[in-house]
Amino acid sequence: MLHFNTIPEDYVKKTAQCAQLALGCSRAAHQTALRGAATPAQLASLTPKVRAFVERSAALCQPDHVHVCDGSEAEADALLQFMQKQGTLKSLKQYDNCWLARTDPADVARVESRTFICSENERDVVPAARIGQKSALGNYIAPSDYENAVADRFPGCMKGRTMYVIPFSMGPVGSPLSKIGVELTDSPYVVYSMRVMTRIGSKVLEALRQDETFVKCLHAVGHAGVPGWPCDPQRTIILHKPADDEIVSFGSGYGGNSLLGKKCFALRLGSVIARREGWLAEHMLIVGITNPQGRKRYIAAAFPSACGKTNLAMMTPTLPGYKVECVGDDIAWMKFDKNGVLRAINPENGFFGVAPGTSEATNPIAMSTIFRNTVFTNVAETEEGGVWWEGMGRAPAKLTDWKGQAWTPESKTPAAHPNSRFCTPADQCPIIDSEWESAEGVPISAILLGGRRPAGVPLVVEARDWKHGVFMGASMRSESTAAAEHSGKVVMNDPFAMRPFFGYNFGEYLKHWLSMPQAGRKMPKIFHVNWFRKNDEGKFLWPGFGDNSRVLDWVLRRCDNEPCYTETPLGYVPREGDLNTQDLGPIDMNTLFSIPKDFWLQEADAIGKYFKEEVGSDLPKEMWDELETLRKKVKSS
Ligand code: GTP
Ligand code: SPV
Ligand code: MN
Repeated sequence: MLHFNTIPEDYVKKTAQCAQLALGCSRAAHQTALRGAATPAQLASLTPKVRAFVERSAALCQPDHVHVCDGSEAEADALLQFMQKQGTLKSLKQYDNCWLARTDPADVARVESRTFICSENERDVVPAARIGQKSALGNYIAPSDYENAVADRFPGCMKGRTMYVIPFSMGPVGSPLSKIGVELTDSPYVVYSMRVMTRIGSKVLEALRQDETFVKCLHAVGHAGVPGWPCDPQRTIILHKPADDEIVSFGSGYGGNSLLGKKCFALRLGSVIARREGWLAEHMLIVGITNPQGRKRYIAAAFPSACGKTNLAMMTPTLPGYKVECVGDDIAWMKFDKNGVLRAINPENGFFGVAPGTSEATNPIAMSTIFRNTVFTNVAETEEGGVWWEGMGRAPAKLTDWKGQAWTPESKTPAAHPNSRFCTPADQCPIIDSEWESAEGVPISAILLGGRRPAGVPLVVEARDWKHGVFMGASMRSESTAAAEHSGKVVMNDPFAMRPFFGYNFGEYLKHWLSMPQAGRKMPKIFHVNWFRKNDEGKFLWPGFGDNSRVLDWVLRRCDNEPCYTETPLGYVPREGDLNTQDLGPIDMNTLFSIPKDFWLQEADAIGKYFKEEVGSDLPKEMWDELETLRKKVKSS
């Protein structure tokens, strides 16, 4: 139990007086700014459980004001005005309603080392092999340490500030697959971002009146940091307590650390809820593909952070006659319906996408999505009030870099932070799928898994069956990226692209996946892809991006059971000529699909070591069997 104090009587009165909306600035100013927004009546209109959560959190954090977000345009305008005054956001004059934020340089990515899952039993969180030790598959925190971490940081942490109450829905409001959360935060940047990334405001409160279930999300930035970007990197902690539907986050204002609907709720708590309720919460994009014959199918794909989900979700196919439409770019909630079809929703409402590498050449759809109503964080700024990042095209002669310093093409440091991002409404995407808000979700025909593998791993491999596909997911590895605090490009295990996002014991997660095939269910085919294989000179062997449609074409033909494959020790791959490479120019297909025996024997050893050292007796036996099969097949190849 968290030791929240009960709210003092005079605080309730004060809150009621101040509920005429408080943006932390002088009362007169915020009253003008937010006239017509929350009222004492609105506070009173919270459901009893939400109100109790707000009151005990307010008593703990002691904000000067409490503001219940209604999600209105007036509220958004007031937040923008306030953030400009605070120096958190700057208007980007070149575009319509676009904003630039620069974080404290110490607060730029997810901090996995300070992210914890709390449960009575460590084994609920950490696989058998790592009990009492550091686990690569999620950090455990005991309930008493959790309480202490909160007690050390939260009392009085919102003094002088406003506590915003953000009722939000993950998924379309009212969909049977959607879930509700309430985030309390002292960061207006978080409020504004949550308004883009989730559905917030009065309509969610309305839905809560039908069903009072919600996830409690408490977030505070702390009092260190730089002007305009309060944070406390030294004391940052991100806590999850699945048993109480509770998330508590302190010290960081950026990304998945602070937009608590995203990784904390939709994946970490989401995976726990999904297991309990028999569905899947995954780090996957969802995309619709129409082939030249006009047949449309949807696929989901799990790639680790900064490994190509947004790009695939918005792809412009180079294969003639193909059409791609986007349902989501980061998270999929998937459930078998009563007809045995796996259906997916995107629980999000916006894209929090990696900026560097996004260009007219790589992702023209993103480029036509993001220059309206967008918050850019840690990108470089041009003299004209526009944005720039590495990979966008030629660098302008003069820029202001992500730290606010003058930058020229001769500068030795990147102009934009490698994990700089855009936060943009999904419905602005010109290829957003007509069914993207469908309450029942879209039917999934195939699941792709993949990562950044510079060596040894073929462009595409189809799993022989579901169990083999689960093994492929369990043994996924990828080069680390800037999305978290890891430095250097080391190949790390990232099973199902979920390593930083498991809410429970990974061994149990695998058992849950293995339990999916049931009578009457139509199982999607599973594939592993790798757009990132390099030649000896370190150049990518595959052009990627729009040309990935050639791989999707093969995937869909395999979903139709076309016999366009040959068997290898790793699974099924296209035979020579099966992959459509028309008009592609010279591609070293032999190297792209080669399966070096030594590499794969080492890979099998590495997978075995990982299974043994990180999972141990919680690993389902099926995974050992699959590893043995792999080893045998490679040996005899
Ligand atoms: P998160 O939002 O962190 O979960 O990442 P994401 O998986 O959505 O990654 P994203 O699509 O934003 O890609 C990140 C980087 O990978 C960008 O710099 C892209 O340009 C690059 N990238 C994406 N697809 C390809 C590809 O097919 N080939 C190559 N070479 N690079 C790619
Ligand atoms: C990721 O790192 O996978 C992201 C960005 O999608 S964040 O929301 O910061 O986790
Ligand atoms: Mn992600």
